[in-house]
Amino acid sequence: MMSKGEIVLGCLAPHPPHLVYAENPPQNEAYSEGGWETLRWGYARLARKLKNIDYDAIVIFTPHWQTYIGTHFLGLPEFKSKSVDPIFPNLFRFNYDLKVDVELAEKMREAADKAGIITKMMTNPDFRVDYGTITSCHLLNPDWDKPIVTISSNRSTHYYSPEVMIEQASALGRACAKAIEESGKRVVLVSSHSLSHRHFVTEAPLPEDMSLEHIYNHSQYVWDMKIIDLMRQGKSREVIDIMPEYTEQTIAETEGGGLIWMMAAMGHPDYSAEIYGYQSVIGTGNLIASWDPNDETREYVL
Ligand code: 2X7
Ligand code: FE2
Repeated sequence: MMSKGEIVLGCLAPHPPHLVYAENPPQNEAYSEGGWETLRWGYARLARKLKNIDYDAIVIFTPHWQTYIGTHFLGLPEFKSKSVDPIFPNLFRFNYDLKVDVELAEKMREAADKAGIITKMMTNPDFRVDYGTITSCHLLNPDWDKPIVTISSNRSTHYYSPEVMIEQASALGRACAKAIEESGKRVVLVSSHSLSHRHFVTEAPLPEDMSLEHIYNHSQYVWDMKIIDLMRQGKSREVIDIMPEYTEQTIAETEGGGLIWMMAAMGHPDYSAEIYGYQSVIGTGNLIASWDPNDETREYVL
């Protein structure tokens, strides 16, 4: 009999396109002089940990693929195009060619459907994959040598309420976990988003001028530190409990449901999150963290 599949790591992976811009990978057309090293070096450290983990696929939830009717899954084996950030086309014009684990995507869709969630496979070959998926995946695995599955963010916070979103994203997380178990695969989950999300509305003449980068205001910083402290203490249920108020006060990107989905899929971990870095990007708060279910490999990073 096939052995049970499992979630081998969960990552909170913010996706400001600035981070890819700052790296100057050959896939991106823009050129930079660097910037945001605290986040980029944190990502590099987490990418090294991932290289030492045996896994089959990355499943990523992104708030920049917004669907109003149900939850959608990438459903073709390959997507190839240029992703241009709609707000920062000066920073991000990325030529991607990515592989999808369609079998796993279909299994997750079926399990979600059985749980009463409206679902759809994305099978349009011209569909352009969002920059959230590309930025988080590139920084976690610059070699792009693992297939991915992107899950869209259903807009239930706006259509209904934060409470309904929490219910739905949690049900989706539980369904994905079940599908992963049945698949026999070893999977890395990624919740792609920033924390606090108030941002400056004008850009510095040189975007990577770090003398101008700072958190939007002190209140955002205090809220972000509160969330990070709870994560360090392994209090993932408390993080979810304060999420509606946190999201409202900081217009956080947690609004899309990624973290809630991931925490539910991982059974609401009661162990410490690994912290890899926190830094502002155009005023927003960004944390890189991971949850390692394996007691033997879990680390105290920062
Ligand atoms: O999507 C983003 C983000 N989440 C944070 C900062 C800047 C740009 O884009
Ligand atoms: Fe974003």
